Amino acid sequence: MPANLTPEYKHAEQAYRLARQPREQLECLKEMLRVIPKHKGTERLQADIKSRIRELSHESAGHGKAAHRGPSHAVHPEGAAQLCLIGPPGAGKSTLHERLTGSGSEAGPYPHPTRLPVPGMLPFEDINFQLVDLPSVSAEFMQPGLTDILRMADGVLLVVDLSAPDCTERLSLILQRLGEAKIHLSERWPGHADSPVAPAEPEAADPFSVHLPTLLLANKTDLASPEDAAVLEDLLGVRFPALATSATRGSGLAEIGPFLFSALGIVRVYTKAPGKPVDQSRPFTMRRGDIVMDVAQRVHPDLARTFKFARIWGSGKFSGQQVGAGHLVDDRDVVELHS
Ligand SMILES: Nc1nc2c(ncn2[C@@H]2O[C@H](COP(=O)(O)OP(=O)(O)OP(=O)(O)O)[C@@H](O)[C@H]2O)c(=O)[nH]1
Ligand SMILES: [Mg+2]
Repeated sequence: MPANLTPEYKHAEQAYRLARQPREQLECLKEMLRVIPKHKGTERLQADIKSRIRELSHESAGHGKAAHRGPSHAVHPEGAAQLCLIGPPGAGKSTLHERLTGSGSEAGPYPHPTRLPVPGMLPFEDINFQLVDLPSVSAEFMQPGLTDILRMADGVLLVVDLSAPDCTERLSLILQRLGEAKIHLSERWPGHADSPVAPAEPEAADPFSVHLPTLLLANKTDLASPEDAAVLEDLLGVRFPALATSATRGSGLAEIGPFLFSALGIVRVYTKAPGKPVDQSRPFTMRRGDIVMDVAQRVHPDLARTFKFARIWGSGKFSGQQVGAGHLVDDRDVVELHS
């Protein structure tokens, strides 16, 4: 990463990192290219920016490379977070997806390779996580559009077939392939206190590399022994948080929702209008570290602009306590916004 980047460039890059929509990303990339200091030290970065601009312009125009690249990055995010299922062929991704979401994702007693991303919802208490079933990654092939989908995700469920003799090789191959596309599967989850969100790796400085919190699902434990999961991780040299599952028998599946809830640092906030009862039907799913102003922003940008104070039931010192915009929200808080 070139050292002498200007504050102006860094500002543009930060805007790109925060952009979620392809069109917005494209604007940010153009701005990055406009303001980047043009010298030898930034040539690689300039080339990366240009190629990302090319990819995104082709996709938004709906033609060229993207048209026959397979699925584009369009899996509309829903629910508290979007998690992608990836793994080698036949590991059990679709069977898991079907069991967890009732999606009807192509799964059956015979191998039935998934070709297109399939979204589905995993319910947990009064919220849902979106799980996206994806085509497999193998030595022979990885769908080019896959990385676009992963870039937009909040995390990954990495599914392996524990009973496959070559499961370690298959797994390290996937990590390598994704790494080439600057997608780094990470063992750090934002909600786990001992795992700092800001990655310490050098790639962190690269605006095109993403770090995705990853949960390893060591599947087909009915055919293997759960201890194989530990062996697997030792061989890999990576210590992802892991759960032993059997998609066909259903074991281990009930632990996935609770894991995601805590590992993503989800905080549910219920809102109420002044003088009205609490809306218990649908909480706003915030993240640990979010404040009252973030809630206002989520409810409506106008509300955030005209915000005066809030009353809070739950994490406040007493029920209905008046708090300011900077008050940290906690799980199950009830917030009444005044503007
Ligand atoms: N015994 C056993 N079989 C499983 C388990 N999970 C999946 N299978 C079987 O493994 C085969 C492949 O399962 P899929 O769910 O299609 O695997 P996939 O990862 O989606 O495969 P691709 O889409 O080709 O990548 C099917 O025959 C499933 O019935 C499991 O936990 N135990
Ligand atoms: Mg499948």
